[in-house]
Amino acid sequence: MRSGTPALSPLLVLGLTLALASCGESPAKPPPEETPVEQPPQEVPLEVAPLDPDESLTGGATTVFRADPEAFVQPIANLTVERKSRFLLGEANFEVDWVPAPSSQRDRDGLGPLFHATSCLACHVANGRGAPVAGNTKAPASLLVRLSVPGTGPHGEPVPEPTYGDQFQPRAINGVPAEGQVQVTYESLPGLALQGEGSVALQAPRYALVELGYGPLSPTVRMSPRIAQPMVGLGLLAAIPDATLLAWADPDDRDGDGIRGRPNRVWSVKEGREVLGRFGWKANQPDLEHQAAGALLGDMGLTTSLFPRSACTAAQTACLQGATGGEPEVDDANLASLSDYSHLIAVPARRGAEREDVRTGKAAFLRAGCDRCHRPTTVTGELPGFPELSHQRIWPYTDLLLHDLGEALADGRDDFLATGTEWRTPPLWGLGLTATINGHTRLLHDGRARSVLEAILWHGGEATASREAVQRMSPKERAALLTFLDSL
Ligand code: HEC
Ligand code: HEC
Ligand SMILES: [Ca+2]
Ligand SMILES: [Ca+2]
Ligand SMILES: [Ca+2]
Repeated sequence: MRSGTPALSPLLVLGLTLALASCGESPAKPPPEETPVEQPPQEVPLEVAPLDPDESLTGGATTVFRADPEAFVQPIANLTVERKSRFLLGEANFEVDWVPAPSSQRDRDGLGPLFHATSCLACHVANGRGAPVAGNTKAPASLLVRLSVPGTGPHGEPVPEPTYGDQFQPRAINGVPAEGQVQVTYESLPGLALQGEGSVALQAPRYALVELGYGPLSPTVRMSPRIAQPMVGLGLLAAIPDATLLAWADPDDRDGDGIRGRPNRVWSVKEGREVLGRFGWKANQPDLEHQAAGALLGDMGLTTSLFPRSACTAAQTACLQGATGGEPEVDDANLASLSDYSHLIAVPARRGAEREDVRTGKAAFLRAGCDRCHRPTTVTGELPGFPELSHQRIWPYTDLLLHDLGEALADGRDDFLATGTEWRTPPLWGLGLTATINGHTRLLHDGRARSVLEAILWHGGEATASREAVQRMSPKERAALLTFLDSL
């Protein structure tokens, strides 16, 4: 059926019939001769959205049909055998533990002196999302903290905190003091009302950097705690043309729907110019190669040709004197393999898209205006070097644009053009597999939400009307919305 004739399946026909019926223009039965004396209160039937024949194919021809704990570690389905080695080499580099220099493992040394984790996989567990760890812990948690002080650097980037730099590293090699520990505590907020279902109390995180290894932080320091993001479908996001993002943007809200959306503009070291930002919670990275090089440096203390200088600040003398594992520590071939791997990880297919309750939830998603930011579908352009990712109809549920989501979610830290209240709309594909892949359901940029419903209830700013629509839904419609989101 997948590539055959687009014949209408019985389920689709049913969907269309139901959709028509819900418009109130269905061929009505003849009115009854006389009104019955007693009639139970009529429940207004919920709208059931029609099924798009393509919508289960989340990543077009790249889609894999997996829903098990390994669903996020698969190469795209249309990768030829000859090109699979690019995926496998990158996968090995993504999983390997780096060690301090000097070591007999020459191609694996150079970790630190300051670092956060010893491998990419340590944070991107099973290629899924991280979860915060409450309390003061030395465990390598997948929550990292970006740091800066007010102002912008020569290329519009945030200005690093003078002593601790642009990222807080909780670990260090022997003989070098670590920067400290991140303490997370949660405070219960007053409940938010849900029509017909009482209320939900969200938990607000409070962060403190403790056991500081290099003295006090600047009094003007800005902190942005962020959790590791899922690794699926990223090559397809890279392949969405700039023109598509620009067409979705509405910075001055010309159409008056209360939704703005604008692209971040960030510095490409490789191209030596400003380009659109796409990756990271604030669209603060231009592409997957920069993202990998940034992670190698900031998270593991590994230099590359893109970022050849170590992440130590002038105040961190022991760090500056630490041994290096080559110049650069990760060569261009290995950096390219990590970028290739990040492009070639498949996104799994939808589950149960044709079900009536799921399509009821889809109608609710559209009615609440979630699709104004979480754009359901688009077509990729031509991505040089990746014919498999080019010209695919995909279902990422994102516009990759920055939106103001309100003060409650704000980190108060600018990141290129992104202000302290703005975040990039995260893709929702793969959302329903979170528990299967990672054994938790923590969501949002710092993992504060404990469930999908909590994530929705944190929406403010431009998304206030959407959140209120969900609060006003009947319990049945709200349940359908969550069932739809679980099918993504
Ligand atoms: C310390 C934990 C940690 C490690 C180690 C780590 N990451 Fe990440 N990763 C994150 C966080 C946190 C983000 C979000 C960053 C941001 O918003 O600035 C992220 C974001 C990403 C993204 C962007 C995803 C998206 O949807 O935009 C990619 C790609 C990525 N990481 C790849 C890698 C690679 C490749 C490595 C190893 C070289 C790596 N990461 C190592 C925590 C980590
Ligand atoms: C104005 C744009 C906008 C609208 C409208 C909107 N969202 Fe979001 N959504 C975002 C942004 C931006 C984030 C990331 C916020 C953060 O991490 O702090 C987000 C995060 C989420 C997340 C968590 C994703 C993750 O990876 O952690 C879910 C789930 C979600 N939205 C669902 C919805 C639903 C359902 C609706 C409709 C009721 C909706 N959103 C409406 C912009 C929007
Ligand atoms: Ca190093
Ligand atoms: Ca640092
Ligand atoms: Ca608008």
